[in-house]
This record gives sequence, structure tokens and C-alpha cells, in this order.
Amino acid sequence: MGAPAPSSPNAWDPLRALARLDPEVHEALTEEWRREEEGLELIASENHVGPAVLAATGSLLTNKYAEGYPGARYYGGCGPADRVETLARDRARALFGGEHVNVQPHSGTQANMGALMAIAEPGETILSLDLAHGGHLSHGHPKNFAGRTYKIVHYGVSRVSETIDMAEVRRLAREGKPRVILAGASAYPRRLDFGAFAEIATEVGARLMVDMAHIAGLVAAGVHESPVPVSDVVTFTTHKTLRGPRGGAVLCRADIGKKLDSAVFPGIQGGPLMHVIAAKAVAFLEAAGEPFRRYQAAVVRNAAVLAAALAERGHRIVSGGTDTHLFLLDLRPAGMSGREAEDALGAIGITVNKNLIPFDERSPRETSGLRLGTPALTTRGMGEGEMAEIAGLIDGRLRARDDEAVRRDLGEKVRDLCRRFPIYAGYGAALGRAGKDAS
Ligand code: DSN
Repeated sequence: MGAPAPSSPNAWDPLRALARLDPEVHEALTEEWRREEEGLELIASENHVGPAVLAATGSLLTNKYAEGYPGARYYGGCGPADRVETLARDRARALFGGEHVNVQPHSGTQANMGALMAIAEPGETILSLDLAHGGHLSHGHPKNFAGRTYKIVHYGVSRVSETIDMAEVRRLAREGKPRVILAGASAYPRRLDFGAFAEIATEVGARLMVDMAHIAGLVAAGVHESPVPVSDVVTFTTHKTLRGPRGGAVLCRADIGKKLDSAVFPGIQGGPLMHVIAAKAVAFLEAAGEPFRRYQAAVVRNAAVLAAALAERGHRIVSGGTDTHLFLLDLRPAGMSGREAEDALGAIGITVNKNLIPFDERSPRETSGLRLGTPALTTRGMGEGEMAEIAGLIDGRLRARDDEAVRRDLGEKVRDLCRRFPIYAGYGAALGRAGKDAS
């Protein structure tokens, strides 16, 4: 007799069901498992979620339409959906503070779009960090909704310190009288002075919006100052340092809450992803615990150690170091582009992303820099010793990009290191069993 059908009351084996129905997707998933398991993930915006987050994300709440908000839905049968969304909202507020929260945005860009629609009218001025200096597309790139809807003025970093020039922010704010001052970045390694941003916003009568997507985990753990007490609106994603499912959320003052909710739904979204919202609730719960606080402290320590170890080997770190989970490597002294370095490191199982550095003369597709982050490495248990080892691997590869023997040797060393820090051993075994059973 064959194995019971996956949907029988006695057997629940979704991976086997997947392998049987769709061997190609099963194979791609197995490849991704191997890539994460056997490679070093240094993309600063990525992480490896825990099994509870994964279980909620892959749950049957994906079946449910729940347009509206808890207690006011447009569909029947929303009891469990109301329950998870209320849990997510309560936990987000408990974790970060904030008078009102919306956990429905499907992504960080959707969160920013909803937030901006709630606090600014089309045509009004937004003052935000230049993408080329570490900002984000949704903070006003001409091809993004923000750049097309609002008048965008950018501040940047100082050429000398490579840190945000608050005097320039103040000058531009006084000159441009923006409706919104937007603080937050996707490639900025230093602490953001939210108090100073708030002071400037108050002085010029602007609203302060903070996009804390990258540092949400650090903020939750208290290892970076929180923007919530001094901001009108705070947006974030749940999948970066926060280590939850892929998605966004917005916190705001109570008086903005109604406008925000209607901007998100029905303004820009339809049915919320209830399985993802359930996973957000799980992630907020995890983030409230002491192990998570220790994890975030280790993420920041690891980034500082990795940056210092690369600097010791002669590499230039933008702004001289980092206060957060990420830093930028300036490759100009090494005589290569970010694209070349990304490819070279990828070939030994180290995943990074090319990134513009301030005042970069190369294009965004080429770049003169790399962005490196430690959230994922730290999740798998790596510490300061491993950071020194990884600096050696990166340095060795960048110095001998054309040497095939070095590539093979370093690739083997990366795999050896990864084997000492398994992430999803059980998941990999289950994928393997499912594949075998199905073939
Ligand atoms: N794409 C994200 C990052 O890598 O920082 C931001 O949205």
C-alpha cells in the first residue's frame, strides 16, 4: 500500500505533497535550502527566520480573505483572522510603543506609501536621504510612486565624515519648508539622531516620518535609539533585523491612525495576507524576549568586528566603521567594482550586494562598493572568531580574483565553516525524504 494521501487525517506532510505535485519547485526549494545552509549570507537586509515564523507563514491562514480591520471586515468567518491581527497589533505596540499601528502592509514600500498618503498631499515637499547616499527608492526615486507624487528634496552625507550632515538637513528644511522630513536608510552604517531630526521638523512645522526598516530589530532590542517617541509616523519591515516574515508595518500617533488605515486599505491594498500577519505576531513575540536582545547586541558587535578586521587587512570602510548591523566597503583602493566583487565572492559562497558609496562615480549597476551585514550570520550562531575568519576569506578572494586554485580552496573553507553552524538541518532532511519518496 502506498503512503497515506497528504490530506488524510493521519498524515500531514506538505513537503512530500509538494515533491509529488511539483518536482521542479521542490528542487528549487532544495537548492535554496542548500544555498542558505552552505553559504555565508551577508546581505544586510536578509535573515534566516525561525521555525515558528516559517510555520505561521506557511499556514492555512493563506486561505482567508479578510478585507477591513479586526471587528470591521467585509467577509464572514474572520474570527481567527481578527485574533491574529489583534495579537500582531498589540504585540507591535508593546514592543515599540506608538499609539496606533497597522500591520497590513505587504512590504516596506507599501508601508511607506500608506504612511506618506496619510501625512502628505500630492505635490507637497518631502525631504529625505539621497538614494545614492544610502536612502531608499520609496523615499523619492523619480521612478517610484514617491518621486512621481511628491516634490522631493534630498539631503546627503558629508564628503569628509561620510555621515549625515544635520546642518545641511536643517538648512534644506528651512529653505524648502517640507511637509515631511523622512529619516531612515537602507545603506547607512551610523546611528541616526532622531532627536535632532525631530527638533528640525518642529522648527519648520514639518511632520517627521522615520523608516526604521533596517534597524527595527536593533530598536526592538534597545541597541539603537527608538524613533517612536519623537516621530509622527514610523514605518518598518518585519523581515530584516527583526527576523520575521517578509512584510511591512506602520506605527503612528493616534490622530493619524484613521487616515493611515484608510490609506493602506482600501487606499493601496486589498485583502491582507493573514498568514503573514500571523507570522508577524510570532516575530513580535520572539523579539520581546531576552534571547532576541542578546542576538541584536551580537549582530552589532559582529558587524563592528568584521569591519575592523577588513580595515586591518587594508580595506577602506565608508565612514571608518559602523554602529549598526551593516557597513560599506569602498572598493576603489582595491581597483575593482562592486559588481566584480559581488560576483567573485558569490563564486565562493559568500553572498553580498554591490552598493553605491557616497559620491560614487560608477552607476548603480556597477558601483564602487559592497554592503555587508551580519544579521544572518549571527542568527546561525557565528561570533567574533568567525567574523575574523570571514574577513580573511573575503580579503583572500578579493586579492586573488583570477586564481582558480584560491577560488576552490576558499569555497571549501566557506562550506566547512557553514557546516559548523547548521541552520535548518531538520528542514533539509525533510526535503530530502520528500524528494526520495516522490521519485
Ligand atoms: N531592498 C532592501 C534592502 O536590501 O535594503 C530595502 O528595501
